[in-house]
Amino acid sequence: MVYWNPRIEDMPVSELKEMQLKQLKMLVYKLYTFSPFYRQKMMDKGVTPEDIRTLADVTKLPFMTKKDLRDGYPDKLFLASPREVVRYHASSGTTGKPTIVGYTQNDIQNWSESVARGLVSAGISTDDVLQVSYTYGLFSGGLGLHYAAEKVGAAVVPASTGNTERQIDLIRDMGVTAIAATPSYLLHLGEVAEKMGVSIKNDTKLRLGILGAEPWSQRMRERMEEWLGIRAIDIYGASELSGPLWCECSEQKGIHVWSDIALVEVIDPVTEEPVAPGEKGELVITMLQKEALPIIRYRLGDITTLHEEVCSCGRTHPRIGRIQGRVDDMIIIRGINVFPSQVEHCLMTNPEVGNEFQIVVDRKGALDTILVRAELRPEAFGDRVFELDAIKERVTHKLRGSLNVGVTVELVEPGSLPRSEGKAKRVVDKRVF
Ligand code: DLL
Repeated sequence: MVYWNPRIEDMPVSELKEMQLKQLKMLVYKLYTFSPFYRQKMMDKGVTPEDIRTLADVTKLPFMTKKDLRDGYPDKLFLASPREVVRYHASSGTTGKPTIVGYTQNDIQNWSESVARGLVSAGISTDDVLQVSYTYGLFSGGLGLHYAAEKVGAAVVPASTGNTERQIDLIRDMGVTAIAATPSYLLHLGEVAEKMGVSIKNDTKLRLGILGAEPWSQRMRERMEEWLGIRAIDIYGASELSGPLWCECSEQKGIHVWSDIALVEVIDPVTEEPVAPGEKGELVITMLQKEALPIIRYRLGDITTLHEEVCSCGRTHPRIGRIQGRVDDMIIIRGINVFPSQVEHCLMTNPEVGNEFQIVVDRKGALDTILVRAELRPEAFGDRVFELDAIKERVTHKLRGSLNVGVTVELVEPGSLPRSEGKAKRVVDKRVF
């Protein structure tokens, strides 16, 4: 097994926890002493640095949400002085102002260290050519992967997003072996390649995808692996935490969250209590080393599971399962929670259905309606009308069974739904609240 940082990656769990506790105590002391924002939050909750005696005491600390960062726009929560800040990124603000994240030199180092460990665990080495097809710029994906891949010594093709035909030429001509992109962009790239007469599987050396920044399902992974001839690795992160940070190892059994970098909790979003290991809940992260923008108990709104057993790759750090949706992306249809990932998973079990879909939520009178538009595969599209009706009926039946809610299905022509270069927008909610 190849490790990037063997001293840390297979450290005994007890030693890791000891190290975490020291880091947590130092962090809380530092923030209580120097950060007016955190000091106030801790005082509101009646907690002082002396209250942190064990790792479980992290639950005594106050939560932090995106709202805190928005209210602190642009840099009220920064602890480093402007002279110490060496870079800024901003999160894709869907509502109102974006949130700005600052980095010191150490922050950049720790960030690329974290991703470098992940890339090596996924099988990237100096022999690889990695095309970074995440956007470069204020979005953290492009530069996050770029710095880490260079650290590992892979050759980077900084393609960013857009100009898909040129991206395909680059993959073929530069002998690209791995690509980092959103899963939806890789799907788009695969389709464009086919139109150009290029088979990613047969005509290129691509063998690994480092895919994340948006939800995707296990079924989608299986399809991409089969269709494109790659191993598809899940990578997770958020700009507030730094950017892309953690990914699966080649065992593909969950995303390794490095204990020296973060303390991970999974809580019940309603009771705010920790859920049992392996149970679904909301991800909460404390960043143990971040300097410019410290993060304590940040509620990401992402739904996942926590697994603390040592991975079969030998790494001792905890893992989180595939992100199963967002607390706030959850669509509530007549009181029933529906996650886009659930719809995707169900659609992908139908061989006639293509890879693109859209969920349109509307309201007729007092009743919420949900329409799922799914593209057919080109082979299925040519079928006779009665065959299409039968497919539609089957898909509708499966979706209703899986979501427990009435769904209308519309099967649409291949290539007719909007494609994305960044994060896919699968849900169109037309309801007025
Ligand atoms: O998306 C950072 C990133 C870049 C991650 C490249 C992975 C690869 P934000 O734009 O701040 O940062 O969005 C963060 O995206 O809270 C999740 O809801 C979602 N997300 C990120 N990775 C995954 C994933 C980047 N692997 C938000 N699966 C997070 C599902 C993901 N959702």
